[in-house]
Amino acid sequence: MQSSRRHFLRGVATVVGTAGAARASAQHEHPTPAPPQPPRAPAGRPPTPIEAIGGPQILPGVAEVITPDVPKMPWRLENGVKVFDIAVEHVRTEFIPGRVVDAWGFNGSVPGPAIEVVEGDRVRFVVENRLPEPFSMHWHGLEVPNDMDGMPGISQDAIPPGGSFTYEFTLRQNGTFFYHSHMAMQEMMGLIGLFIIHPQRPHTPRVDRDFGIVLQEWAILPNNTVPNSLAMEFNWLTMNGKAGPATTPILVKRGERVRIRIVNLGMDHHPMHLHGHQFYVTGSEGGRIRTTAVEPANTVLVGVAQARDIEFVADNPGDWHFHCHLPHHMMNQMASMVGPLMMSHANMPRPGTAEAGMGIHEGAALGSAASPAFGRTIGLGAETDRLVANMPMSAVAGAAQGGPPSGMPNAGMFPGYPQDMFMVMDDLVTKPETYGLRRGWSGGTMGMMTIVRVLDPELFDKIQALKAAQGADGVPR
Ligand SMILES: [Cu+2]
Repeated sequence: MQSSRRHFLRGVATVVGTAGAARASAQHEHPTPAPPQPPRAPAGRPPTPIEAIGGPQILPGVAEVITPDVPKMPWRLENGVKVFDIAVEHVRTEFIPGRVVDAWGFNGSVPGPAIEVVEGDRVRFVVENRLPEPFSMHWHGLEVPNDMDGMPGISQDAIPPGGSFTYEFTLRQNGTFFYHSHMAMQEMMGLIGLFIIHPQRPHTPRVDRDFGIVLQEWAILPNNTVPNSLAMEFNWLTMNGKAGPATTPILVKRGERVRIRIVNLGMDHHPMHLHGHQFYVTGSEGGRIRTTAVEPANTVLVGVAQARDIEFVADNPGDWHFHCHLPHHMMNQMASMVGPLMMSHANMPRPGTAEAGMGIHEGAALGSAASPAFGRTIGLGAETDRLVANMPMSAVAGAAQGGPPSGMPNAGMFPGYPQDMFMVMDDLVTKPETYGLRRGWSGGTMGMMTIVRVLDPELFDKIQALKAAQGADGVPR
C-alpha cells in the first residue's frame, strides 16, 4: 500500500518543485491536500514538467476534458452568466456503422453534449422540449436551489411539448456529474449527458489528459430502430453513444498521467476494467476522494446513477482494452438468433421469437410460457438440449447441409459451440485514432469497450497530424 500510494503521488513533488513555494502553500488550503512530505519522484524517470499537459486547456495548466464521439455544449457569456441552449429532441444516431437507432438526445447528440465548466460559475440553461411528451431536467448530484432540481410535480411543472424552462444556479462543487431527464422511462431513450465541473485550483497530482465517458445500455429488437424503454434485457451497450469497435480510442502519450471520468445511467452496474495498468479511483459522484483514501485497482464498479474518476500513469506502451467486464456487455446485437437455434429442437432454452428473446412476451411474466426466453432460466426447455446444426464452423452443420464436416475436429462436442462471435470490421470503423492498430483488432472490440492507446510520441504526433488533415465531419480535406 505504501509503495502504491507513492506511485499515485508521483508528480506531486514535481508540481511543488516547479511551481514554487507559493503554490505549495496554497495547496495546503485545498480540500484534498498532499501529505506534508510527499515522496520524491522515482529515480530514473524524468519528472513531467507542468507544461506537458496535453491538448487545449480550460484553465491555466488544466487539461480540457476529451469526450470521444461526443461534442462539447457551447455557451455564451451574458452579464457574467454562462448561457447554454439545450434542445431536447429525437436524434437519429448510429452505434456502429449500419446500426441506426432512433433515440432521444440533446442538441442532436446521444448522449448529450458534455457541459464543461468551472466551480463558481453562474450557469443558465434554456431548455426547450421538442419531445412528444412532457420533460424535466435534473442536474444529478448538484446542490441547486430546490426549484432548479427538475423534479416534475415536486419542484416544477413538467415542461410540455413545445415548451421551455430556464434553469439557473451557481456551481458550488467540482467533480464529475451529469444531467438527465427526470421523466419516467426517458433515461432509457438516451437522455443523459456529462456535467464536468473543474475546481478553480486543480487537484494534484495534475493530469496530462482527462477523458469523459457516458455508459448506456439499450434494448432494440433486430430490424428495429426504436429502443424499448420497458425492457430489462439489453443488447446494445455504448460508451459515449458508440459500441465497439466504433468507439473512438483514447490516445495518450507514454508516461502521461491520465484521468478517465465515467458516469452510468442505465439498468445495470458496469465493472469497468483497464488492461495493463493499475489505477486509483480519485472521484465519485460526490466529488474528489481524499488522496489518503485512494487504493489501487484495475476494475471499478460504476453503479447506476454513479460517477467514478480513475487516474493512472500510462507507463505501459501498447493498445489496451478498457471495458465493462460483464460478458454480455462485451458484445453487440445480443439477441436471440434467427433460424434453427431459436426454433424448436435447438440446443438451448429457446425464446421461440425474437420478441420473446428480448423479454417481451404474452401472458403472465412468470408463466411457463415466458420462462424459456433467453437469459431467464435454464430450467424449462433445457431438456431440449441438442447439438446445434446451423453454426457455420460446426461439423454437424456440414453434414446437415449434405457436405463434409467442416474443419473443426471438435465441433459438435459441446452444445452451442462454436458461438462464432468474432466479426472483423476494421475498414468500416477506420479513423485517425485507429491508425497503427493491429490488423483484425475490431473483431475483439465490441459492446461497452474502447481502447486506451499508450503511444510513443512519434506515433501520437503522427495521429494528431492525421486528425488535423481531416475535417470535423470526418471527411479528409
Ligand atoms: Cu456492463
